Amino acid sequence: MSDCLFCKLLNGDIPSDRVYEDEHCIAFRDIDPKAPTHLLVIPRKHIASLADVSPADEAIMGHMVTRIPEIARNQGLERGFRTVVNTGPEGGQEVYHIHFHILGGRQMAALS
Ligand code: D5M
Repeated sequence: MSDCLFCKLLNGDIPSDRVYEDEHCIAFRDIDPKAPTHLLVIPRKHIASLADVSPADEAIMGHMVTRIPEIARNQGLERGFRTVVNTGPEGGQEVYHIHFHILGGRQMAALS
């Protein structure tokens, strides 16, 4: 998608601080970190949001989820981390290319 921020980032049109990449996904540092470590994991395939995931995306979604522990461990988050997927306007989603936030390096509050 030519007008998608994260597609541009994937293409290298926008710089990113990448910490992981493979044939299906990349992980990079969030530009506006909400924790000492704040990463985003995105698929190379453009999927707008979790609400747009279809059965055809089962493999790619499974792939990303199963890479998250390794990505987090490599960033020193052995004590734990929070994983968030914001979905749609009321979910607080700002960038419409699906992404997992990985937040760590401080104690997270319980969800209220
Ligand atoms: O989260 C979108 C996230 O994307 C938000 O935490 C900022 C981050 N962001 C936006 N632009 C960039 C670039 N260029 N590099 C790194 N991170 C970026 P959402 O869940 O959609 O609200």
